[in-house]
Amino acid sequence: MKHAPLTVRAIRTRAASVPMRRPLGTSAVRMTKAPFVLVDLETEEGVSGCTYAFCYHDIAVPMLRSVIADIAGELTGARVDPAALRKIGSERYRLLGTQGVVGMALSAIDVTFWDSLSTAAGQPLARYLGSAVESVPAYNSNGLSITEPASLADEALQLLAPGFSGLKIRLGREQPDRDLEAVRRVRSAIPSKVALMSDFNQALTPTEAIERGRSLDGEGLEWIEEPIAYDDLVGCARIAASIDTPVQIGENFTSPNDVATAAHAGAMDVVMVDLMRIGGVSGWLEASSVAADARIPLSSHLYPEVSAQLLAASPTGHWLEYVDWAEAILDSALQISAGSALVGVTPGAGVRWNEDAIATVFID
Ligand code: SMN
Ligand code: MG
Repeated sequence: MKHAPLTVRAIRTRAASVPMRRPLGTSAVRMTKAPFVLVDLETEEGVSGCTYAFCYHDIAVPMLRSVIADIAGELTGARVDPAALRKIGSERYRLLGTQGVVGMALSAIDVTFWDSLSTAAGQPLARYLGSAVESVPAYNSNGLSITEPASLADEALQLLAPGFSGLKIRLGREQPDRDLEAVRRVRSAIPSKVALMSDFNQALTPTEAIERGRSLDGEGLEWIEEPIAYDDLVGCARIAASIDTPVQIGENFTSPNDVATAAHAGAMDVVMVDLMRIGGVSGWLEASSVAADARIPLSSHLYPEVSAQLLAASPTGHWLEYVDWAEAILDSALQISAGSALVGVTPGAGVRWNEDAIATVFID
């Protein structure tokens, strides 16, 4: 792909902590605020690029900023070239490794690069990548936490109201019956055509997952996500072979190679990737061609604004995970209509700041 000639002038970061409208209670952690690093690329030519990275833990915010500052020094004056960035990153951190926070830093910079390049070309990212797809099916992942099952039916209806065609419920209560009750309360409250995803966040052992998965078969779940440790591919393959409900993994994959290895192991029926773990736009594109070769439907994890653009450009694009965590600091929200997210039509990768709003959640 021939990119516009842009030159890195500076890459800056800011920290922001954005209250979540609905706290998120998973089997692993309960969150009430989203710790973000906001990343801005400035070029000599005047075109800019930006993205945000969700840090899970406050401690990861200074870590991520420090890795981005380290590599930004090396990139100043360089061409905005995602392929060159990957080479520089993998050489610079060869001994340290490019997983975890280092991988997030490289992913975030990669997204700012693609944002500036598509902006310079005057095209939304999906179109820049050759896609004409206008909308992608979207599920609302903002709630249905691990909480009292009786409260979930009302919440499910509220979450569907903006026009989503799916929802995700968090599972992994100690008592399997309570999970079953939660699923039944939601499933019976929502129309049968609405997809209901479920997510265990790695809470189970393979044996538990087979038992609990079988008891959930027939409850109308679209998928069971991360039932066990994400990297136990042998265990995931056993589960996928033992239950009827599709097994979904991938949000913790840190390279497109992980998608290939998991596909080869038969570890999942459907796969999802996380923009900031898989290697940004460049990593996503590779992962998406691996998923397409394996004929596995590919969904997104978080980052709905950019992921909508990328799902539109993915041959086996499946579901967009919608969370509203960054919405408060963006100048426009992703539009949801008739069950799908509309792929943004303004130039760039999909994120533009609302600076006034950032001022209210800015930390450093
Ligand atoms: C999730 C994402 C982000 C924070 C906590 C939990 C979850 C998901 O695994 O897939 O939405
Ligand atoms: Mg998940």
